[in-house]
Amino acid sequence: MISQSVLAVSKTEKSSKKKSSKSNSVKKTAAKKITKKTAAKKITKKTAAKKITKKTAAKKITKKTAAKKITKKTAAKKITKKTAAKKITKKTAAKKISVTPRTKVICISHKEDCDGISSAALIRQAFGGDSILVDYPGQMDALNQVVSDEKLKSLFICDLGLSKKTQDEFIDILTRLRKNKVSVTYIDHHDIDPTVVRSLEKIKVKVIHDINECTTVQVYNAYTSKLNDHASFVATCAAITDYMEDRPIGSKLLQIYDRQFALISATVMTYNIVGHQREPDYLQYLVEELADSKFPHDIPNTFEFAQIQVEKLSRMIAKVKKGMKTMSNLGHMEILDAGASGAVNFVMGLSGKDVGVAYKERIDHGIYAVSVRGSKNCKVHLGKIVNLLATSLGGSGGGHDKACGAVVPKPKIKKFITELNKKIK
Ligand SMILES: [Mn+2]
Repeated sequence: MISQSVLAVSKTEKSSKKKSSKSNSVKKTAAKKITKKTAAKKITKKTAAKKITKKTAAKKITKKTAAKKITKKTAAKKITKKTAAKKITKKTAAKKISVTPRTKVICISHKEDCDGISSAALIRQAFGGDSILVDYPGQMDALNQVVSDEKLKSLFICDLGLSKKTQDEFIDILTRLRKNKVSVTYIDHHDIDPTVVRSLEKIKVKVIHDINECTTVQVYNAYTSKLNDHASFVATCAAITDYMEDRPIGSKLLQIYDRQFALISATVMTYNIVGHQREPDYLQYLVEELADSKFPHDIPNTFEFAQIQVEKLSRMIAKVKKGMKTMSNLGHMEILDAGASGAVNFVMGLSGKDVGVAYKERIDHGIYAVSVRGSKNCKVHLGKIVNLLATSLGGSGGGHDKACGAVVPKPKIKKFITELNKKIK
């Protein structure tokens, strides 16, 4: 699924509330399977451990005298070395105060879709380290968190587009990181202000940016030599879910695999990601499994979970048919009990218009989370229009030409829709 600005919010709500007893039972069996596996491993390990102790016991008997001699010798040596050792520890202690050794690798990536999760997985396979998975609004919090990490050595930021609202702060934080000699790589495909790229290159941030390939494909392309063969499949699935499997590199990758096999894998992966937005541990687990070259069908219960998601979506079709409204250039609908981004494709498709808008109120925040989609016939760049329009109404937003999102203050939602309708003629 193409990333939608700022819509974490709505997706997330959808996923957690509706998790029925069905999904709970599915999870339980998954947990059981895992414990069984580990139990089996433990048994084999125990016997291995026993064997080792037996062997060493046998050796000890024969070697006892030899061992004693050695310990005497080393005891004598130790005395002379002790003072030397102390001096060394004092030196390093003094150093620690001024310079902490930087060893950590962190990847901040987009948590809402297959492209973000897969980018984090390939960075993990190539460079190790940990992932911080965020939505668009959470991106700045994550950056502010890592900027004070004295152990951070290199930072990757993946699949997280910038908007007019965030780009200045983004440059500020990255400038601080570069002053601390942290290596920073920004990999993305969202539309970006060219001045931002120039500013990032000035402070020697490595920018890998191509609006024509999804982020994971770009990660794959940049670090192929550090990745295994399976990484091309992870990148293929990401390209499919971002509607970018027809691009130069994306299409070559898809050719490696059977199309139907890749499609079902990408789709199941997407449903599992979208349906687990409120379970950060599960999303981390997916990153680890993909980094570990697992196919989606090898991850327990992913297909069963996808079945639950498609059932929810089929109910959504019925609701959109009932509740959707149309204007001259777009179809729109307020969504009450699910995420806006899960409904927006149906709103566009069933309205017969080239643009669909779905919006969901976030009651605690006094805003609407808005999701916008364009059909193939839509000739305007929706991401750019929505960015300007939402900003002018005191909100924020942006994204791709045919898929984007916004946050709009509650009293301005009607104006947002009527203005958008005017601007997309
Ligand atoms: Mn993406």
